[in-house]
Amino acid sequence: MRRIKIRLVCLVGIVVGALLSPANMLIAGETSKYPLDDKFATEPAPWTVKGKWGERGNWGRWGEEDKRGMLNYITPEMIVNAAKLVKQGKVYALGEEIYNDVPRFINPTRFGPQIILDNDGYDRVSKPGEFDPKRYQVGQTFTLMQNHTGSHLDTFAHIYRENKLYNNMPPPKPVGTVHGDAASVKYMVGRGVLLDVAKYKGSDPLPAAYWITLEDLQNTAKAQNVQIQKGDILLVRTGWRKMWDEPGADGKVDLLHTKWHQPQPGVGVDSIAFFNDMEIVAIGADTAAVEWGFPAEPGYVRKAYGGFQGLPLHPEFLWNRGAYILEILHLDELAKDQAYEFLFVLGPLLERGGIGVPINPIAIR
Ligand code: UVW
Repeated sequence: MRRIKIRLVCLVGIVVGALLSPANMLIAGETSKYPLDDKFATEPAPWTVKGKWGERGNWGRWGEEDKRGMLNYITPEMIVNAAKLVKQGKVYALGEEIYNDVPRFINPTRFGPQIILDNDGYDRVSKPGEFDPKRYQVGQTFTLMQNHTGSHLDTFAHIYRENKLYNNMPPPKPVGTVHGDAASVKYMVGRGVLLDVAKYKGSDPLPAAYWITLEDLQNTAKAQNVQIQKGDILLVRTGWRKMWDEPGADGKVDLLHTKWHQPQPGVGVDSIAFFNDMEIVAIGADTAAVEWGFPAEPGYVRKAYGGFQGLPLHPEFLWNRGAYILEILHLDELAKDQAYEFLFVLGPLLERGGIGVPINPIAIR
């Protein structure tokens, strides 16, 4: 009887223990799935630590009225030096073409852009709806799209905390937003560096949910014989773009783009301090979120920064440092030509109140 009781107690203990422990908690001797995530579990989130210029990272660094953040770091001299990288006059468009099935994180709000032919042909001579082809014919369209579809730039109003944007700017409002919007960006010109991590790791694309480490980034730079410099615009290639066109399990066109929507490879939090030290102005990638952990991996609970369940690079770049994030870039042509450093030029649409903005950055070398 006593033995049965002891067994029962043990059994209850095991069941309760299993219920209480998170599904991914480590059992002694087991190796962690993402050791760097564990390593940062007890670290404070960088945006909660006092910055050099005040309570927050770069807040106040370029004055109380500043709306452009790290873009102020790029001096005319740096642009002249970046322009010296132009040797061949070869130009690369890093934006995806905008069309209804453009790569995007498909959810109810991020619908495919609609480019709609305007009904008015502007022929004022014929009857309404009829046009005389011998005169002249006019085509016009209007576009309906969510700003975070296809290649886009995340502007500061995309991520904010405590009801404030970067540099203590007021949060966006339905009408009249003039802070952290696309119009405030004006332009982004500087030295661009491509880090083709997929090539360096010999896996093109990188595996789903792959944590790109700081070591990966630095080793890729070394293998490419380029130096990451202060004030760079860093572009990370994972090779994930091709997943968009992968057919479904039945071999047919997959309109949901299921494979692309798997947890994507991305940059992990172990690189954040480096980006900070190197004054990285913007980071971009050929993925939906640039960073590791998007979309969330089913059954895995994030650990870094006390289990912060959002995307940590986003508040750190957009809110704390006033740096930028460029997503869903087209980096394959650059990679094919092994074009690893170039003049980077971006003139975003100057949309007042536009949070995020579709872009077509240009790389010239
Ligand atoms: C994602 O993180 C999916 O993209 P964005 O930053 O544009 O919201």
